[in-house]
Amino acid sequence: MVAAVSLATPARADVLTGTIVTKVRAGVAAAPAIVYAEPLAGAAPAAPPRTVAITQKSKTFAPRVVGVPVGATVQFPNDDDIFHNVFSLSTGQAFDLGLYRAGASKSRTFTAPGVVRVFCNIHPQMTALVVAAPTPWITTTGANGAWRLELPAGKYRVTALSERAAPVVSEVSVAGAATATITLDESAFVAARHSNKFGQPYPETAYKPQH
Ligand SMILES: [Cu+2]
Repeated sequence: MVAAVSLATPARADVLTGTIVTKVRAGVAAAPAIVYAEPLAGAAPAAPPRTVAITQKSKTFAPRVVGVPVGATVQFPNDDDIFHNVFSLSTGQAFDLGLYRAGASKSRTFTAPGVVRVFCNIHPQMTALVVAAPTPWITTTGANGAWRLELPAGKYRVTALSERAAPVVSEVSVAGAATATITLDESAFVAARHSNKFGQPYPETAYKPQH
């Protein structure tokens, strides 16, 4: 019998790296994806308080896609010289930060897990996605769909999703360095206009380029 572990083995970091492969329509770049891991046995430990920012700049949200542990706060600073009105109507996650000026910032704390689509009530082209998950191990994909999570060894349920692709769940065992490839399918995604904060269509003028 051969000993599998040597006492001389240095402490190792357990890390799960992976790739999101996205099925897209011809000529379309894949949307950034969010990946999070939940332990199969028991609940994930509470995440330390975390604050991240989604900036409003040039009538876009940057970053456009953010994954946070439940309990995290997202700040929404307005770095434009015009007013914006950040809101969401997502089920169980609705909020309205109201209209606020250049240089001001408001925030939202996400106290429940969910997929939150964030918009501006003035500029319909402004869209962002916040995913709050009940785990500290959550990240977004980088170039070419690559992602990385540092977590304790164990078995995990790994969930991946994007603005345009339904969630895909897979189970992964992590001991040392593990890898996972997850395939998302956004080929059925159809871009559609969304409602303003009142659940009504935006005025047609909101879609004019100079607005
Ligand atoms: Cu706006």
